Amino acid sequence: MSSITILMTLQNLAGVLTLAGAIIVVAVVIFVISSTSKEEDKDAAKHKVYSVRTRYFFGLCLVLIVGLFISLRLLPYPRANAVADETVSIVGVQWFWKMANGERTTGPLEFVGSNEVTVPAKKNLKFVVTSADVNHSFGIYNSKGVLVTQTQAMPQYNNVLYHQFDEPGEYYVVCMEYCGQTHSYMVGKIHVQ
Ligand SMILES: [Cu+2]
Repeated sequence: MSSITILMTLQNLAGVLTLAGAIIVVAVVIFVISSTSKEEDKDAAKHKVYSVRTRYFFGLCLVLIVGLFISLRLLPYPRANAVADETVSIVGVQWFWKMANGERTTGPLEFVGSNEVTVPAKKNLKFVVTSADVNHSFGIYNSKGVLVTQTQAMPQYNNVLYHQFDEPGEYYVVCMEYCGQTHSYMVGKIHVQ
């Protein structure tokens, strides 16, 4: 199972759990309202609601903490001390991408790169991402339109993004932060071989 499939499954699971949680809350409220007789004074009813709410809160905290520790391992990011097999330099410009294999040796303005780049599959790639003008967002989508990974492209700052493509194919680099008039045409291509 690829990391994308796991993420999609987790998203679906999170959706179902959220819905189930909402239904439980509604059910508890209905139960408390219906089980409170008219004779019972308001303070008793309030106390009952608060005690249910407190138990629900700590129960939810427990579920979230356990879920956090279990799901952290599934995050699609390599470890922080990952050794890169290859470096890819990325510069966002209004309104295209300058991309090239290897470490960038010039400033973002002088940097020569293409809107397309070819990288190997199953290698740990280190993307060094910056901008020549305004803030952009470097998002990589697979051919099915699923977001694979993302980082900001910021002027005067290098963001480092590690990513390994498990599947060869065509990937699209899309700017995910509105950066001006023809922002939506700011699309590049990554050929993964
Ligand atoms: Cu943009």
